[in-house]
Amino acid sequence: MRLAFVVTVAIVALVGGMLVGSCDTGDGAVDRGRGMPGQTAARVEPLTVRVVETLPHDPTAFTQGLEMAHGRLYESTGLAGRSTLRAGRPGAPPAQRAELPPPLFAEGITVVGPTLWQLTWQDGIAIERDAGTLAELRRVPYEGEGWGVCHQRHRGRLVTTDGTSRLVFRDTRTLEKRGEVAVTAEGRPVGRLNELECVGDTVYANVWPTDRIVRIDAASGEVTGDIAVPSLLSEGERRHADVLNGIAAVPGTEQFLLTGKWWPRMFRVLFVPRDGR
Ligand SMILES: [Ca+2]
Repeated sequence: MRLAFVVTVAIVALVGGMLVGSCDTGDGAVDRGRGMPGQTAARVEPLTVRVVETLPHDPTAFTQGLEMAHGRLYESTGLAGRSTLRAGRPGAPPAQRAELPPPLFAEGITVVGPTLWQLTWQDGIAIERDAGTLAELRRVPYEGEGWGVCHQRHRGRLVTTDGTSRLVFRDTRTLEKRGEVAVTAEGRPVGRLNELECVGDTVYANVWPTDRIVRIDAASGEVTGDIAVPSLLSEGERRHADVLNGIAAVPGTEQFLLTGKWWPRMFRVLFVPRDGR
């Protein structure tokens, strides 16, 4: 009995350590999120969404990236052999579409002036495209996994995720790493950061595979808002859909477009306090 108890405690401790460790697979050069002694973690504002409009969305689109620019909605879809880049009016069938040949598995996208970056998951490349025609311009090496990406114009850099709790900053032309920050909520690492959206110095990230979006101060890595997205799909729709995975700020407004992998609908929403005030 005593041996069984000791073994049980050891297993619980090991699994607990693995779970905590899995939140951050950084290389040790980053702040691990516990903060300096005496440092106070930022308060996290509890938020939810208010739906302003419901739009149709292609239920065959395995959404990996969503962004509005040049008056159009750009969407990247994944899976090997089914990956695409689309562009068009929100809620309408895409006016333009580019296919990625297998085995490429597309991930996040972001527009940088007249061009656009499309990441791949584990293919070791990122694709630069003409944002007008969607034509491929070049491929650059990309170390590690590609998940989400957004463009901080005023900082002249890209922000990327790789499934850990890090935001990695990159050069907008070469995609070389320029720095990184560990993302924490009240001092604890927030892992599995996925699709991104840059709004000024704020970065919104959805946490795979949940219906949770975190609002991050990109300078400090601190989460300042925790957006619990309620079930936006009906029970029947959810049976055929995968997770939420698309965030696009609507320029000139405080609204966002949200959708997900194989979601039949897209939602124009506002992020509002969870207590209704
Ligand atoms: Ca986005």
